Amino acid sequence: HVTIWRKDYRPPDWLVPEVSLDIALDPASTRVRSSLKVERNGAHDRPLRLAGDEIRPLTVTVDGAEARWTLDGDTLVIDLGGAEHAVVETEVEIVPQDNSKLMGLYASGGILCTQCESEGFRRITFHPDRPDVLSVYRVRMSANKARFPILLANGNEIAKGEGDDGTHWAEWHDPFPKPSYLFALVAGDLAANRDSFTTMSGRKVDLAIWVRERDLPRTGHAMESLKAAMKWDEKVYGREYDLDLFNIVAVDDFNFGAMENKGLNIFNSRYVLADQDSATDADFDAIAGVVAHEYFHNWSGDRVTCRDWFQLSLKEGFTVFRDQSFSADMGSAAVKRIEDVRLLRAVQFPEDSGPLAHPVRPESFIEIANFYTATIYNKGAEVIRMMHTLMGAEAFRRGTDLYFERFDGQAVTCDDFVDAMEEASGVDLSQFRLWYSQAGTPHVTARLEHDTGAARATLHLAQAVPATPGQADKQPMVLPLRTALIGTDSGRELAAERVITLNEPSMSVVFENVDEAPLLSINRGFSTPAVIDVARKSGELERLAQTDADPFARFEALQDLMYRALLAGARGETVDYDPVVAAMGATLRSNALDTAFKGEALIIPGESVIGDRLPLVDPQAVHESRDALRGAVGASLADDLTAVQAITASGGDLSPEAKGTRRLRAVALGLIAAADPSRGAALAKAQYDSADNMTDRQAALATLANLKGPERAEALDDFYRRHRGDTLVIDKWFSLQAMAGRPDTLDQVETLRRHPDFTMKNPNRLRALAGAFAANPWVFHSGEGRGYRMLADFVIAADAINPQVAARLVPPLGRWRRFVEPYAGRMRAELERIAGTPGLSKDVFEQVSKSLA
Ligand code: BAL
Ligand code: ZN
Repeated sequence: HVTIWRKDYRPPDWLVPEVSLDIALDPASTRVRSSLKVERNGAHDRPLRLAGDEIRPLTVTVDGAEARWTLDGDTLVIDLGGAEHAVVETEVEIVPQDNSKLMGLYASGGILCTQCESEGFRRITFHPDRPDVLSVYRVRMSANKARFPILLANGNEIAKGEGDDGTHWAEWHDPFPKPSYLFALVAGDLAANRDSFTTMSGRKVDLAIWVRERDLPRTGHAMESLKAAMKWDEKVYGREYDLDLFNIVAVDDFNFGAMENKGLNIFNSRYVLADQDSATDADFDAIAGVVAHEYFHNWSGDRVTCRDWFQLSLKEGFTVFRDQSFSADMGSAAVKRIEDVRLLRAVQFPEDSGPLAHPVRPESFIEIANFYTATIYNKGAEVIRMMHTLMGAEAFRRGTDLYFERFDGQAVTCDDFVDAMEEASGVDLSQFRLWYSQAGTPHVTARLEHDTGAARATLHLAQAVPATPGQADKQPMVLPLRTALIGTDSGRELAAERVITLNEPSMSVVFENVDEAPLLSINRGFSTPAVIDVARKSGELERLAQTDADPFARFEALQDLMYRALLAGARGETVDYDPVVAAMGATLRSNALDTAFKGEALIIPGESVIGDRLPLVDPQAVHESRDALRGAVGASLADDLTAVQAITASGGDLSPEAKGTRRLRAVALGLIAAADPSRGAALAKAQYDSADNMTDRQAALATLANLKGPERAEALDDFYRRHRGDTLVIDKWFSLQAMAGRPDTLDQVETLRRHPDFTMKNPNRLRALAGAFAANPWVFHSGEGRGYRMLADFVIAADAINPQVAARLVPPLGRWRRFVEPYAGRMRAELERIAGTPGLSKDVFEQVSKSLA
């Protein structure tokens, strides 16, 4: 398998200003005739090389005459002699119904659809298939009219008609030059939820969300989210939609969450379909976020795209930052920030400290599909957020305006983006660029000294960036730390919040007129994606948890109190639960804090993130420590928890307050059950039976799924019967059982794997079972290596069907170095077993070989 290097980038030898496709669609045999107008790019004598993947040319012509061509592996090499330009036509046959990789053109539940990012277009036709080759597309599709009454592609429909033998055809034209990864088509028996949006310049855009007829009632939230996103992007970024039509199509089988194809977004149905009875609050929020994300890509991705795949974060990091800001503006900003940081710590931090660590702009890859990672997306978004923090909102907007104006219609780099931000803001970002090239989560130590006599406080800061694969030595980074000082006794602000930029290995900052013992409130809002280790006196965290005016910092103080107890327990020390219980109780009873915040702040960290803070992990010890804390909190705060568990919010109410009420109920129910399982079971069963929404019902079922007793089976059976055939909800049924903290969960996963509703062909279903139990640490690490063996079996079996999705299951095993023996050796053995499997895809090969290196 070949490694591709960023340093080897070379502009394309041939450009393709126009692509014309004629596609006779049929699930069993689709003919693709392609006509490419190609132009030599610069002075060279190299032939035209067109990428292919699992396709063979039936015919190849150049300017209408038979061409001289060869195949170099899957690449079609055509000798164009001395011609400066030519029309190159090819014809291939593909079989969408056999395409289980879900890349290129494939069938999903009777719908034909495409997924081309990153390199799927070459599975449809021969083409350079690289993001810096931009073309205007004209697409003619024909298909059986009864089976595929709706035919969609990018841009606008310009003609349609009837063909022979019950076929019909449509021709689409997209006036915006685009890279091949943004090509899309859909054919199917679909119904539309139609609406419209009038842009800021007064243009009417037709909107449609295409689904199976029976799913139409579940499309309202996605449509409202789309219109809100269109309006928000005009207001916040000055970006207006550019076509007269915007289509979204939902399909059940999809590798990603969704895809931003120009004018024709294709979505995993889980990010479109929702109603009160089938979707949780988290699902509703995810739909709004993903709909917005894909829509925002129209500018940050489509109009301005990536020069090469090493620049992926150019569009993904920026677009995640945009969708995070949108969601913050639409709901509770504090809760949104906490959720985003929780995700970053749960997924990106471990990635950044493990064998798959890579910079936000990677230097090399074997398979680009492996780089749709939390580092590219979520750390990439944090990098953009830091620029926003360093330059302020206005300068940031000047920078993005300049970026969009300067690079519209081009394929550019992360450096181009930073150049524009730097130029528009006047802020020097030369050292800041290390965020793109250095992997690893920076570690900051902070110590505050107070000289009472001089009324002066001195903050001592130091940073270190740990070594990561291929990067032994690191340079100091630019770390913007939003910081304030608070009076320990009075709770007043002793030093107003300011951004302290730590850009040296160490530095000290002096605060004058600090006439009271100060508390350090640092990295407010998580302004830097780093691990911050603060030397604290006893009692400081308790005070911060009650007084910090920054909701994120307050959340952090509460979390740090929990971690203190959790880590002591995991190390086998005697634990004093009183400070945590007192702080959680005060939070629960506070009249000053809103319900949405309380619901987030009272979540006890999961076993995996607790392990991340230990030098080496003993999963059993972590599990017992967490259980003990949950039990102690549940017992000590039983009355307060019972009180909030009894408060309900109407299922149709999606306000932050109502969502917070439901979140708090769920957290309370879990803690009550941890202390008193039989009381927990009774309350959970009652909550399950009376629920008027999926959030409450799922939370009750999750609690029951952990417990013994007849209520468990009763509720799980009821849930299955109630939602049978409802794919997205049955995914929940699978994952709730796989997430259960029970000694027999591995047995249940084995049983569920043989369930008639289980299939590895559907990525959501595979993740709902295999992804879920591997994210359930105590279970995954149980059974003397049985959990590892089961995951490896899933990886090997899935790899033969869909390598991209299989490769994403590897990281839990790849963390083997973080565990004590005998866990580590057993995990490694399963990685070796995967590595030794004949015919491994390059996707899985890359993940496994890097994990073993
Ligand atoms: N571009 C792949 C899916 C997404 O990030 O929107
Ligand atoms: Zn994206």
